[in-house]
Amino acid sequence: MKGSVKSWIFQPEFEKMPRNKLVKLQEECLRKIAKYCYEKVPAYRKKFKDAGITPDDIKTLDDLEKMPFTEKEDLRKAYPYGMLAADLSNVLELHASSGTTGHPTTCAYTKRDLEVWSKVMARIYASAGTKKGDIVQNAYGYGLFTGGLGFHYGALEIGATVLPIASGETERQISLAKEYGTTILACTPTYAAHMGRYAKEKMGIDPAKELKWKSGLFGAEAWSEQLRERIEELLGLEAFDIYGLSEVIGPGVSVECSEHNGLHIQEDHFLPEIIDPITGEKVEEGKTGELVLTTLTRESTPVLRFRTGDTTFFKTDECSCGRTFGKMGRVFGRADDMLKVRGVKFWPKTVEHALLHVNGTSENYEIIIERPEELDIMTLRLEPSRELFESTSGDLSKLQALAKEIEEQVKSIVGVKANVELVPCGALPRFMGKAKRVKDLRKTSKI
Ligand code: DLL
Repeated sequence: MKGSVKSWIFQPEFEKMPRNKLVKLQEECLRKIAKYCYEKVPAYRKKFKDAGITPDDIKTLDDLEKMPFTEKEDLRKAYPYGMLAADLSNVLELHASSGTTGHPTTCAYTKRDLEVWSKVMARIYASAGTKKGDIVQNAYGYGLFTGGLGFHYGALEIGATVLPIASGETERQISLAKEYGTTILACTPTYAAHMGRYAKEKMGIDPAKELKWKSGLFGAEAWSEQLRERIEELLGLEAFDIYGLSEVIGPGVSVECSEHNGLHIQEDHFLPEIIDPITGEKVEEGKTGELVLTTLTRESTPVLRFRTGDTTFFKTDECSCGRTFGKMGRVFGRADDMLKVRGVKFWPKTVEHALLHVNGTSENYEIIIERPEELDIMTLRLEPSRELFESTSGDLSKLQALAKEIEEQVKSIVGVKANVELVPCGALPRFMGKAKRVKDLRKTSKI
């Protein structure tokens, strides 16, 4: 519920810095990071050379446009250590991005990177009213996914108590929330809603009345205002949108303040641009386009003009909360066709790769993603090979073993559970041009 928690500012000396001072700081960091990347990372040096520039050409924020973009593919090609700017012996933590074929991308952190991560996450907790004395139920996945540890470090930096429960085991989440009296909930928005519904329907517990959650820090996937309302009502808390991505830091890039009309980007560490995803040109302030981020202070795996694939806008208008950092709009979609289902990012082609691993499948398939209640459901509709189909005389129920094997392959290669539905040969559409295999019905669903 808007305004129900007392939001505060963790590092006012940065978060409320006058914009002219902020721009100076950004330019100073930009010059340093451009030089650092050029000197330490051969892939960046090559990009600069191909663009006919040297770090000396980068002096002001206007010069940013001279620099080439960094794409996810550049990071993937450089796996495992090709983008590392720091000495490996100074890297304290490694994370890898989730769920793609071939190589993941490496996100490394030096001691200083971990300090920055803790600080930006502490700012996020403060924005959501968290203080020493609060108990944070951290239900983001711990492990290579950056959610769990990012929220963990931020809570420690604030001096709050963390319950590192990670995601899943919903019944236990609710019981422990009640028994320990946790006050802050951190998890994906769809999981928060699922917990609320589960508590009510399966355990007879009304979280809004019987639990002490006062604010929720929700992110890692797109969610709507309708879902916010539903979560706030079910759980009786104030819900904050948190945005971030592993290639840049993990969670911690931006957060809503209690105005809830945009997410303040931590501009002293992450420099935003909005571009037209087709032409690559910068769009006017306030116009929608693809978010591009440059890390200003990252030591281990810095990124220059990283194309996030996320569609949003950016505005530097004054905000009543007092922060001078500009705000991005909520992210509703991606400029590329990458999917994010239940927190796992993957290309649709990865699903094809997984199912074609199994004998007896065909390349005629479609992926349907829905969000009937709160959780994403992925269904894979697929034609078996004609030989196999004919061998069953059209009785697809004989092919349960095939469906099961496909489910297992998809789970192991993509990392997401899919319900497999076999359909008769010829039942799915054929395409003359680019095949449209994905039906993402979440965009049109009510939540
Ligand atoms: O999802 C980091 C994170 C963890 C953010 C926990 C917030 C909370 P990745 O797995 O690399 O990192 O996925 C990043 O997820 O490019 C967006 O497409 C999407 N995303 C993240 N936060 C939001 C959000 C983490 N608040 C990708 N709204 C990003 C919409 C989001 N999409």
